[in-house]
Amino acid sequence: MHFLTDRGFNHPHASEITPRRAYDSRRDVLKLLATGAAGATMAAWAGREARAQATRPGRLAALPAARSALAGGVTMEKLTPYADLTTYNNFYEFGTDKGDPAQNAHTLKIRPWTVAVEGEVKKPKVFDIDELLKLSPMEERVYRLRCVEGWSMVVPWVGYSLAELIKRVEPTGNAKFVEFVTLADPKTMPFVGSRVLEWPYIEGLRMDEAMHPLTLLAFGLYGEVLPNQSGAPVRAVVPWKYGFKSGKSIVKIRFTDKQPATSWVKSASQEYGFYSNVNPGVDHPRWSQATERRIGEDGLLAKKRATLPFNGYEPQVGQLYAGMDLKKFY
Ligand SMILES: Nc1nc2c(c(=O)[nH]1)N[C@H]1C(S)=C(S)[C@@H](COP(=O)(O)O)O[C@H]1N2
Ligand SMILES: [Mo]
Repeated sequence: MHFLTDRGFNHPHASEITPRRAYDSRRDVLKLLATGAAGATMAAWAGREARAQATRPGRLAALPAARSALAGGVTMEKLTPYADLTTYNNFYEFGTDKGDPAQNAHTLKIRPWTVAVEGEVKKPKVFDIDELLKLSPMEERVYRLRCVEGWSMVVPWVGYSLAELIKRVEPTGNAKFVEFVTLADPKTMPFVGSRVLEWPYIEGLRMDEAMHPLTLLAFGLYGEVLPNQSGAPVRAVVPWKYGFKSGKSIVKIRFTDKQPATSWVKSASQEYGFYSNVNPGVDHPRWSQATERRIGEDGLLAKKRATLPFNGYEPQVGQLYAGMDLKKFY
């Protein structure tokens, strides 16, 4: 299915997303027919469309946002089609196959939902999700997301800088790190209890990383609220780090004086470090990190793309790591 090129989106406005998508799908099908594409390709197309339909029966609630004006906030690269980025997911609570989250995450209950913000802050508070949605104006940020497995995508997220929330709870002088705790509900998440990882899924950032304006608290994508498989109702997105740093379905944000024990470091510290900045110069012990495949776009035969230091966000974030040995702090 990834041989297909969906020349869908060039940064549509929220209001035109669905019509544009339908239009472009039809146009691509016509193009395929005109070039006499093989039946197998058509079947793959139909399969992909059916999956996208099945997991997205109607249009999700609109989440309008203004285009971000932040440096690095909007990459001009071609967007990954909605159908691809919502059917190729890592969300181990719902299974370890890429298609499992789209299949299984309909059980996730996203209301009522609260996010407890606590620890080293002067104003700890349990936020209702609907209050969080109104905390700060929504922005559309178009970020590259690079998974440690060697694939990447380009997503028009909707959210606001995590810093907006952090400022309101007033961290104390002891707050050196932020820990994200995500939902672990065995009733709605079939793989919580499996041994792949320790649950809940925990991620963390150093305070300056968390305060960096590019670090996004995301509530939506493509102008709509997040589909469950993408981490509804709220997730982090840290574009210069490997995808696993971007925890999905967050229920707690804790400020600490110690570096959090994160799930991937606990499961395999020789393979995954706390920092996990995208770095083509530091290979994973079992594979190279020098190149990547763009989901929905680069087929198996295409030449792979070069992975950029800090996923291309070095001008914005490189300074955070001045003087650090990035081979040691991987
Ligand atoms: N709670 C939770 N968050 C998670 C994961 C997970 O398994 N559970 N997987 C991570 C990984 S490895 C990646 S690459 C991204 C994928 O986000 P996406 O499915 O929206 O592309 O989510 C991250 N956040
Ligand atoms: Mo990942």
